[in-house]
Amino acid sequence: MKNRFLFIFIFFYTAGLLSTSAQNGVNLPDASGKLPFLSPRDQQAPTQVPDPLSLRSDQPDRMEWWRDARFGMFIHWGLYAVPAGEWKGKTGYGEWIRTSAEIPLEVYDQFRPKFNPVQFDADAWVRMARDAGMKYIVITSKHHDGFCMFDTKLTDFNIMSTPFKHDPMTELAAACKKYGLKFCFYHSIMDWHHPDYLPRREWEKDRTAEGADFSRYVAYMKAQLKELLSHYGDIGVLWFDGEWESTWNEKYGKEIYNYVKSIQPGILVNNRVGAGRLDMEGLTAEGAFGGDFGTPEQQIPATGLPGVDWETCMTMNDHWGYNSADKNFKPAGEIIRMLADIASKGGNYLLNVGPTAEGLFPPESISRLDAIGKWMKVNGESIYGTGASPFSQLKWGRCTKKLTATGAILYLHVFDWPANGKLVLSGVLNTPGKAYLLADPGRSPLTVTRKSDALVITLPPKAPDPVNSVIALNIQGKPDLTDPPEFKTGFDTFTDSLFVSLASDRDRVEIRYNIGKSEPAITSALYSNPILVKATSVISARCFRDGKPVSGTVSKEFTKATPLQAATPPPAGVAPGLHYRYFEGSWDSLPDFNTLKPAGEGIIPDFQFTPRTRDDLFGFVYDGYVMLPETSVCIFYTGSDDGSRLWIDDVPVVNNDGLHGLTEKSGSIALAGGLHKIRVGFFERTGSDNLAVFVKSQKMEKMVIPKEWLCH
Ligand code: FHN
Repeated sequence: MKNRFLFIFIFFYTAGLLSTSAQNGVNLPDASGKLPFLSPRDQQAPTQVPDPLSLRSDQPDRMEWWRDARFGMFIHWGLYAVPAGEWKGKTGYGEWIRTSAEIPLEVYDQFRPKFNPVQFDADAWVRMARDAGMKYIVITSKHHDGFCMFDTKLTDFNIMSTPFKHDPMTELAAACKKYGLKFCFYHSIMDWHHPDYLPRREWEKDRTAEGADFSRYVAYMKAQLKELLSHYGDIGVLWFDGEWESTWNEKYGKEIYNYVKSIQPGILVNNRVGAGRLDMEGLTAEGAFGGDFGTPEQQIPATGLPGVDWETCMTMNDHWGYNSADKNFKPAGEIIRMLADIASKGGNYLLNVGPTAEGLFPPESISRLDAIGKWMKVNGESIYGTGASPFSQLKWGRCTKKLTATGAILYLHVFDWPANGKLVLSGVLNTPGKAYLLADPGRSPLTVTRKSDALVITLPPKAPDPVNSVIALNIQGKPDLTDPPEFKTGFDTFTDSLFVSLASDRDRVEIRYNIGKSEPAITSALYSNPILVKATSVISARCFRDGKPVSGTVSKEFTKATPLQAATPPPAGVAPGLHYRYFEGSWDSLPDFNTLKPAGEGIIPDFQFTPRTRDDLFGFVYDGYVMLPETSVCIFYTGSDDGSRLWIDDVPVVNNDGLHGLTEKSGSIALAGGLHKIRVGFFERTGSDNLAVFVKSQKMEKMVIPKEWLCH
């Protein structure tokens, strides 16, 4: 392989396509085909990529510090801090400014001589993270703009070529070691600077891709990863990003994962090293390679994800990189509750700070870190080393848990302090041990009584913390906790009648239910088959064992809806297919297409993207009828990248708008059998593009709307 590798470079070199002189400040391989600072072994692309999962055999051990940590600091710091979000009078930019504002390379390079963070103080940064209760720091070694915030020999587009002239990563690594935090790197796969990275930005018409060699870019990436994993001590996590473009794939991902592990076997790597991330939801597609953990972004999964390691990353305001105009910072209380919510679902929270070009944390970030730290100082044990809540939902707050030698500690995060001073925890059959407020230094015991399946904790009149007061409740023996039954019916509205299904995952329980809001008793109806409702009804259900209630009660209303009447077919009758209008333009969300001139229109069989003349920056509007075989409540879905919306009979049903990767949204509407107007709007900005439209009814499983149902 090495000889082949050598041959390729000699061929390109003699063909004049390569030179040892730096192209755009990037050191390309020399005539011998050697990349500087890469050992011969590292120069070799692996002959075959071992399955990285085999490298995860020590998974539980390597992940332990990370799972215990629960809380880390994300830092987006780079050349983009110089413009601070502003360009030519617009102030909405962040770390994407070079491409969002379409700044040519040579113009963007003018920020380099202005980048001199003389107020940078690694010790102060790391102390703020530590004092906020954070256990690790993930900082951008290189973001998408390609500027390297570390002393790399592979390109001069780095911090050493600024007036700052020294390597902040060295100081941060030392400070993390000093204060006991894990030091981690964010490293972007996408690189808008390196001549070998493809694709080019679609607006960079004058920046030729001639001679670009993506495999050479991967070698450059490996050489830089070697520097990062060799010069800064033990690295906790390599947090990849920018993996979504067509040039990256799972094979590269596995190769890089293996390579990184070969240098630091104990390091963790997120799922963005691969190519299977499900967009901002951040988890890994079934069967795809997902590194060591999933990465939801700016969102928290709706429920816990048993057996899945995941970390939500989030900004404090609306930008990752520093934006001087963005004062929309989340209140500290909201952040504290999100930390509890995430931990209660078994996840980690990576909270971002975007430092200024002077090397300072924004004051708004500092004040929030300080407030979070005060809360963590009192309540940190309810976050660190905890596992997910055993309860699916708690009306008053969240729960995290720790198993103990004699049972478990349930940490009850009370957001809404009960006015009557009684905190009810349903479905707990264990004998309660001591309960106390973490805010009480004396840990004086709170009174705990039993009421049927519930434990009732008597609380002081005033919550010690207005945002989140934590009670530690010891329970004895193996936790015997039961959630209320779950409604398994996919509909909560119906047109004629509805069968309501109930289920529980607990052993040896029976479900009893009432029609109405009253709490079921042992004398209530025993659930054995789906319940038929023909009018708007509330059903309340509860789990019982050996004649006694073992869970709380769940209630849900099922509403009878009047279906929208079918349309009268046009006098000329209908013909197969939809009328489409094709538009070209650049949008962040669906425009009002009625105000725009279409670049094409006609009839097509269904929601296709043809005909069109470009892969990016286009939109479609589809109009016509959908012929529904019967009266029912229908759930419509759109799965799209980027945004889409769906209307039925001019009623908005699905809103899946916005700039996003493949995402599915749905909405329901009651419809009589027959013709109903349907309209779908779609736009694609750049990158991959998808649109699929589905329907599900009470009698029909979810399916793509058949062409045969579409007409105009
Ligand atoms: O494009 C990046 C963005 O700039 C930022 O780094 C976030 C943080 O996870 N990741 C990408 C957007 O998903």
